[in-house]
Amino acid sequence: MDTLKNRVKEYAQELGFDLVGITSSESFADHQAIALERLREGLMDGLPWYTEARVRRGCNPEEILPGARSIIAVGMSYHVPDEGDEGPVGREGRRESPGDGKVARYSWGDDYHMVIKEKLKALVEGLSRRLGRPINARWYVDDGPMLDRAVAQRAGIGWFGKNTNILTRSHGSWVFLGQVITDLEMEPDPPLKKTCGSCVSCIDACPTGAIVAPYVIDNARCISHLTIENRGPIPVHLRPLMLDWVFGCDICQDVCPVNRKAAYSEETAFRDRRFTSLDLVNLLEMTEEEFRERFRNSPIKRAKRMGLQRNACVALGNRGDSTAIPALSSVLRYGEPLVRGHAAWALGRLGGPEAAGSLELALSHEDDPEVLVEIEAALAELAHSPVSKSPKGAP
Ligand code: B12
Ligand code: SF4
Ligand code: SF4
Repeated sequence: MDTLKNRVKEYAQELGFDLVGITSSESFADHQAIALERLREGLMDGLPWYTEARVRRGCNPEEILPGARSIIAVGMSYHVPDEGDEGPVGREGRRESPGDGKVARYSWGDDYHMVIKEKLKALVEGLSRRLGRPINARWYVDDGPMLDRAVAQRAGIGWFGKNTNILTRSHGSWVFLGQVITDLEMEPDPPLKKTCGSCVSCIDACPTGAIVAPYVIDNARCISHLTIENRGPIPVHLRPLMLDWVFGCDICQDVCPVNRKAAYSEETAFRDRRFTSLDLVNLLEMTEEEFRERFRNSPIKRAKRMGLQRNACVALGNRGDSTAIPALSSVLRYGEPLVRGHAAWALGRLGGPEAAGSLELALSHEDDPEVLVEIEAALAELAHSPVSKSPKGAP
């Protein structure tokens, strides 16, 4: 019986971690080979900071912390009741208003980086106090070079799903993953022996075909990447497939049978929800100051105001709601070039004389070559559309 390991686990649970496992500090050679291959095949394209050097460092914990002996892997649920699960959720319900776009669950509450990072720091400091000696440690949650999922899998927290997320017995895949590399000597936990079996629900459900094979995501096709990490235009052919997701995407997790009975999070920072969905027109009208104030403690700030407005245009174009035409026409005139281009696309999708009028007017005063291409494409779409008098998708 490894009493040190038990004490570490008990303390981590006291601090609010739902899942704790221990693995060795040996290298993750097999995952390193896979990640490097993904990079070379272009499947991580669009993430300039995701480099070979980062992968090599992250897969060799003893390079990050000389003298490392073990890794404490943690998981923390962000699963909170959805509309209907526990009665109506009022203003913050994911689909409450027809003018709202969807927000991925992981960003409904406070920024997990801050919440979990603080707990990991408390874990290391508390353990040092309890053991009566300073612990040498490095800790990460999503913000370091380590492959968080590979660590969690080897520490027995969960298993890889075909959508590449780590699935856990108790909390499904709705868990954030983090780890502490330490100089503490502890017996590793065995990995779980579970698999997806013959299920392929997530692969079938992904609207952009981003799960190109079991356990393989093409980053450049994933709505999560397109709406959060991507700083440029969204490829035109993918826009209609993105539905009304305005920040992240949960489809491959929503359909996963393992998530049906996932326990809820006890963490108030995640339970006190704020952003289960966002009013799309409101996003278009938001100033930089309003953006900063509203999303200060939220993971949503990562998309930046311009990114969110770009995403809102795509979602409005896909929703087919012609009441958004005045707001789209306004950003087509006064927005940033990236947003103007996507507003033009959305107006082309919505159609009708008002949208066509805004596009014609914009054509006469626009001087950004990329926006001009978008406006011309939108006008061409309208000219060829047999239903140019009624918005697309409208009943
Ligand atoms: C880059 C990144 C992204 C990118 C790229 C995704 C990707 N391909 O990894 C984008 C922006 C698309 C993204 C999206 C999301 N992300 Co993200 N992301 C990361 C990040 C920073 C790095 C991931 C990485 O290194 N990928 C490299 C590739 C090679 O790894 P992989 O896809 O997991 O592939 C492994 C498996 O395929 C496995 N494998 C390969 N072949 C086989 C075969 C078999 C049989 C088996 C069993 C396994 C297996 O080995 C590979 C290497 O380990 C991590 C944080 C971190 N530092 O680890 C968070 C992280 C993975 N993301 C996370 C989350 C929550 C998300 C989203 C759910 C957010 C959302 N709702 O919008 C989506 C999910 C999309 C999806 N289906 O994966 C969580 C995942 C938590 C969990 N339970 O798994 C992480 C761990 C952050 C955290 N610390 O909590 N993400
Ligand atoms: S997050 Fe959405 S787009 Fe990305 S793989 Fe899952 S279902 Fe596909
Ligand atoms: S939906 Fe099915 S295949 Fe996909 S991760 Fe869940 S169990 Fe695995």
